[in-house]
Amino acid sequence: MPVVPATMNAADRARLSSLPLVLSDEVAEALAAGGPVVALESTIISHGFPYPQNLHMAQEVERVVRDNGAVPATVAILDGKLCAGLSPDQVEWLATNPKVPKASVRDLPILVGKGQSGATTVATTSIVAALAGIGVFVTGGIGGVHRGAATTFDISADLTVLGRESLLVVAAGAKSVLDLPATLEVLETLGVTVLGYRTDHFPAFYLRSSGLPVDARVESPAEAAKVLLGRRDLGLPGAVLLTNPIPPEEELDPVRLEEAIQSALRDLTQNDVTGRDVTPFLLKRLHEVTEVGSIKANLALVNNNAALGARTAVELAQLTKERAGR
Ligand code: PSU
Ligand code: MN
Repeated sequence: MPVVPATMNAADRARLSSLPLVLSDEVAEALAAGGPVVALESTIISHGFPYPQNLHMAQEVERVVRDNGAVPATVAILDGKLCAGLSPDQVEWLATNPKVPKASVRDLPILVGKGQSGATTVATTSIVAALAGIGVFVTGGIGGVHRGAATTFDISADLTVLGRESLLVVAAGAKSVLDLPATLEVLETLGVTVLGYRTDHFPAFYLRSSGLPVDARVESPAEAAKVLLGRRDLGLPGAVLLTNPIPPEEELDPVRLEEAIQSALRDLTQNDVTGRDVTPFLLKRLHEVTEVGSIKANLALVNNNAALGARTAVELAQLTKERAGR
């Protein structure tokens, strides 16, 4: 394989190397022009929401990214290709095909080697986004340390990858089905910078605050973009996690939510669910137990993150151009 300069744009890099990266025309053009692009994950489509809300969510989130001035790049592995920027038909296929596997890091080589398809998690979306040269990635919530990890060792590969890939990830924190203090400890160990957007506290997905502190608060998308640039200037690999609390009017009732979580965790144990199935199982049970409330809240927070992510990508593109012009 020839040596490919890191400064070369992603489309040229993919052509020169054997990297099976496929960018949509729109995404390739935006990246080549240094324009704002936002990566979006696909496990949230295939395993995070029921049909048809998953399709609606996937379409809406792309629209919100566009409305806020950036180009959406939904990521998936299709026939062994790392795709960033999907057609409406490809998005619909992900939303309606229940057999699409969830693709974490260990699965990527299998899918690429065998020419198969998979829905990307936060971990694998981050890898593809970084390969493509996309600086901002929007999701709902990140994976983390599961409750009981001291014995199960169930810690999401999302955390490992956030410690490695250079990009800014926008999320409403992580669900309190996880062990949030332990999740923040692992993020610290991996050197991930955790910012709060207009908050001092790490959000807990359906709740605006977990009560746990973030590393720093930022008041604007430009401030967040500058932290990512600062991280890169320092030569530090790894991500900046920009946490964005759910809009106040969409927040769930904390007491009823904790009851739902306890019930979901009991079902998890009773059904002997382990490994890759744990997170999708818990999400599905939470949606069932809280009925429409949590799906509505989930949609609202994803769109809220998409707007912030797009505005941050616009600032990042602008700052990068200003620096290049100096
Ligand atoms: N948390 C959510 N919604 C999701 C996920 C997590 O609130 O859809 C998905 C994301 O794709 C995340 C993955 O990357 O689950 C983490 O799975 P695991 O815990 O198996 O690493
Ligand atoms: Mn796991």
